[in-house]
Amino acid sequence: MSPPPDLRSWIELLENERELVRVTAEVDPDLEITEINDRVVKAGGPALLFESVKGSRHQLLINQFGSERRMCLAFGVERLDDVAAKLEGVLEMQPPQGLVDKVRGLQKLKSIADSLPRRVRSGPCQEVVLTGDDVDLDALPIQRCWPEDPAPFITLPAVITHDPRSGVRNVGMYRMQKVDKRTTYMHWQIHKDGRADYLLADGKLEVAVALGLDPITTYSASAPLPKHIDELMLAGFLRGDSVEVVPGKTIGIDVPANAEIVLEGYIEKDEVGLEGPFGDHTGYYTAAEPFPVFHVTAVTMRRNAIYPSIVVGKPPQEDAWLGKATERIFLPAVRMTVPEIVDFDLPIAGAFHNCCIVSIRKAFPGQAQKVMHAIWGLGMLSLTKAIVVVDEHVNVHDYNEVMFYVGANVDPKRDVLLTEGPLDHLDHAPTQQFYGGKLGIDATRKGPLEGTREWPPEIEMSPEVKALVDSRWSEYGIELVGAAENGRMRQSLAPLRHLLRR
Ligand SMILES: Cc1cc2nc3c(=O)[nH]c(=O)nc-3n(C[C@H](O)[C@H](O)[C@H](O)COP(=O)(O)O)c2cc1C
Ligand SMILES: [Mn+2]
Repeated sequence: MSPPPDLRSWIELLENERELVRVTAEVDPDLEITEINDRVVKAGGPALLFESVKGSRHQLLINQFGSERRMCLAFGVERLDDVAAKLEGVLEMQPPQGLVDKVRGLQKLKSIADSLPRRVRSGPCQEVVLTGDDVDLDALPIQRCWPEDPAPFITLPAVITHDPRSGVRNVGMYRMQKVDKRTTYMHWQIHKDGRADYLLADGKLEVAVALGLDPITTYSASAPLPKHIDELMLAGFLRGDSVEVVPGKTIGIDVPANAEIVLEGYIEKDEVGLEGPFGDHTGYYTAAEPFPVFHVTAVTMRRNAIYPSIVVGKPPQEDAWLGKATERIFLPAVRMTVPEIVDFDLPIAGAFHNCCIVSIRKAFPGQAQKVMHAIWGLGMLSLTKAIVVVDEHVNVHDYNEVMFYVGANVDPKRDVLLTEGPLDHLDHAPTQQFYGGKLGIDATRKGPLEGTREWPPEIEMSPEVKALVDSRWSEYGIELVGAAENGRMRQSLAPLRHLLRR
């Protein structure tokens, strides 16, 4: 199944898959939608298309990403790991051996070349063009999410800028607090590429904001790519079809042709305003801070444009699945730099930057510590506050299993590493913003090479006896809930248990 090319076909797919409910009752974008959506997200419920939002003619889509199944539908895969496999194929390209290999290599290279955005002359995103006094953000059903938020916030934008030096495009997802009809703030946190473009700007920086894209392009805006890689290229690669762009009407930036809504505008280097507080994905309100002011010079739209939204807050929320997609999709890239890594898990309850569980193929003393330092030096993972390292056979997604090894294998005096470094912009716990403590827990097995006593063997039943009990199970007459014929837990139930635990 190929991924949906725009938001409307995505909505159609969700509807066909019984993953979307249309709400016709009038709802208030001021807090009410948050509470409705919160109940639906927590119950693992469907995407919601609010057809009648108080004060606006536009429909509002929310919870499009709120489950693993919908995330997979968005990418057209069975499991999120299948997306990673595609990326891995390209990352691990070796010099080809023989003709078949060469052809395969060329196909892979072609898939990269085909990923580049393609400029087209016109696109549905400019069916309606509003400039000057016609620009009116009040017409959009922008949500005020939580009671102490001072204003409505645009929460699911793809914000496009270009590096003033290199010209390379950047697309990121940064919330935008509405100030008035033609102005918002731009929440560019200090570690982000968008902010780097802004800091490099001399005076004025043009900005385009795309709202309501096909799900892969929306996801790509949230992906932590290195600065010199254009997120629209990742989107094209993951879609298997390049993203079409059209020139902006009032700015020199190309915008995604399939967008429901585009805000065009600019930011003046020295103009900031007090943004926030905002009920954030940390589960707390982040304090008001100065952020750049975004002036909107044009709003372009499809006819009957659909406005996309998301609410973050105490986990789990819809953004959990955007984060999980990143965890899966970026595993091959992480392994490229730290090859002993087998798998990693960023628990949803850890808001992604608070905790990372990683399993490694350990071959030498101190390797767990090596991996901790590598993670603390790797892209956005560098902001991770706590890292737990386990051996390769441990399932990092099974938190009980991880807890078992943390309890069983750790001598806190020997295996806990306390250090310090950069922390997430939004983390309120450190004494000083942006900088503070880091915790590493080495729960791998140790050995004499690491100065310990002989490590005892782990208990495992022998394969012969397991096979014997498998074959004789029916004779025993024992019925277990959720178990297969042989008394073992069914494999297919594992993901379900996993979900329930979240
Ligand atoms: C729903 C959602 C909201 C986000 N809001 C912000 C935000 O307000 N500010 C920010 O700097 N990052 C925010 N992020 C994270 C960035 O989108 C993410 O770090 C992305 O990689 C940034 O792109 P960049 O590295 O190209 O700047 C948000 C992510 C999601 C999924
Ligand atoms: Mn980027």
